[in-house]
Amino acid sequence: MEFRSDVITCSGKYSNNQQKLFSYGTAGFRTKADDLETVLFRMGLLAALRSKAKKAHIGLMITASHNPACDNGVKLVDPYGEMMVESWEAHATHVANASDDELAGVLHCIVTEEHITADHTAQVVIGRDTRPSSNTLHAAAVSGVEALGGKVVDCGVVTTPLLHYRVRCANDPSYGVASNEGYTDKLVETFLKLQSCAQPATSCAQPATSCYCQDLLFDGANGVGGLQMAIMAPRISQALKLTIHNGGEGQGVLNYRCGADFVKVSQSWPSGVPATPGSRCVSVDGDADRVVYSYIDELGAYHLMDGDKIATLVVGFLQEQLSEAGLALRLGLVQTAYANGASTAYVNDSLKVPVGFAKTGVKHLHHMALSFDIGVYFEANGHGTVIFSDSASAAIKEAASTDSPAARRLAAVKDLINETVGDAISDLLLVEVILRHRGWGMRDWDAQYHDMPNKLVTVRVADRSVFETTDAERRCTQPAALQPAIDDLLSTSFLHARARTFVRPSGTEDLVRVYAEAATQSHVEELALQVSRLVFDLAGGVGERP
Ligand code: G16
Repeated sequence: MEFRSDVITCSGKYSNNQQKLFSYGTAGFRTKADDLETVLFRMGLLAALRSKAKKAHIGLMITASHNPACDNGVKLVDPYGEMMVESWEAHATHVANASDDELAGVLHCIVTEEHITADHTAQVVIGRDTRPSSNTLHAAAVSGVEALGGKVVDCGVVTTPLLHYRVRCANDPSYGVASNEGYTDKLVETFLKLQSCAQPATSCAQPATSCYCQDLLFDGANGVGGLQMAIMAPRISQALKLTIHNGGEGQGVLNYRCGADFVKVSQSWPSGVPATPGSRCVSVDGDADRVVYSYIDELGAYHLMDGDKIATLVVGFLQEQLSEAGLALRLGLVQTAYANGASTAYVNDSLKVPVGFAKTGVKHLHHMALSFDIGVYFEANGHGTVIFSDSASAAIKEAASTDSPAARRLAAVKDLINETVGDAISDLLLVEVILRHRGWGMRDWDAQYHDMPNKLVTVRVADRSVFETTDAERRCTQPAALQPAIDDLLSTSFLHARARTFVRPSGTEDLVRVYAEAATQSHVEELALQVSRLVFDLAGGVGERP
């Protein structure tokens, strides 16, 4: 395959004159937006090659999700809406880091290695979030696709999961209508159908805590999730009364003291949302692929309902519906090291559902979830979904054609779920369906199990690439001195504290994350501090020592 001269011409415009090395991390390339124009041009090229290789539509999403507003990023999406296969991540890193002179050669190598021929016109589905930098980066990505003679399907400003949905539908029309309206219609219609068959929502004195209540505060992180919800909320208001805050209309700073990441990490109510006892709130992140709930009880105490709480709610519901429908399908849950130990114990011991552990990043969880007939995967930070195998889908469809209400409910729930990737909006609608089906208030949901106290902190180091981990990131193998020091700490100062801790480098931010869990909050605080100091001292900490 010969490259068009446009590649050479455009690569001058998007010249790689940086010293910086880029690497395709947990969710693609993510860094300061100002450094990314050349990377976006090159990811446009790579997406076009991937499309030619697969002879299918490929997705390209411009977002840095939960990161601060000054960052941006890009991730590529494979034909069925899943994250791009890992074997192409190395290609992405080579293309992003090639000098201008090397670029054509690197592209030629990919074409040869992947047996790409010129006979398919590349089709790349592009979406972007609300960041100011996303427009310029969008133009660069479009130039990259067009430089290889590819066509762009422009979705505009959309949530990340909507982009994944669009890619899936473009390649598999049976999944839904390949338009932004198609996505909205599918979720709205399925949600209304499910809620119209459910128990009527009752009203009571402390609605959000004691019984199911249709009122829900929505925290949009000042991002694109608020824009999408503004389209959907009026259409579902007969079943769910959403009040949108931090709605992304330009009045607040993206992800700043609000949104799913802030709420999960700080374990506190988002700013910009009225904090009234008895109220409940759902927070999504900057590109609406993560979701967590919070509520304030009658005494004014704050409670977080994170991804683990959502996962356990969903697993319990699916298990019950499968049993009622008489369907013997293998249901399983996939979590990461961040999962609260109490949630894992609840699913294993009380629900008797198997739990697997994967590395952070939905691509890893998704892959492991494929081993079940119905795989639920959720990160504690609220990123997750449910995937159904072909045989499970067929069994549910067949059962739903009988008069089994549970099977029909399962079939509708499957339609409500965005199986391509974690989707905050689809997930929150699913949570509402389950809570209403059970007639549960937030306290009922919360009472399923009690979280172990936990804390997530970050440490800045000179070079986070020196960190290596194993055992689904639960143990750190490099720097070599670190894990023995952590083990020593656990076996001395925290021997009777049911303590657990681990260290891993972030794949989306330039820092190292430390997770600590223990029997009491004071143990957790102390453990997080001690481990942070070990990281700082043994792994080249920079800035102020914790
Ligand atoms: C991304 C990934 C998530 C991951 C999160 C944090 O989320 O999609 O799977 O948990 O980053 O990753 P890390 O700890 O490596 O920085 P998002 O919502 O930012 O796209």
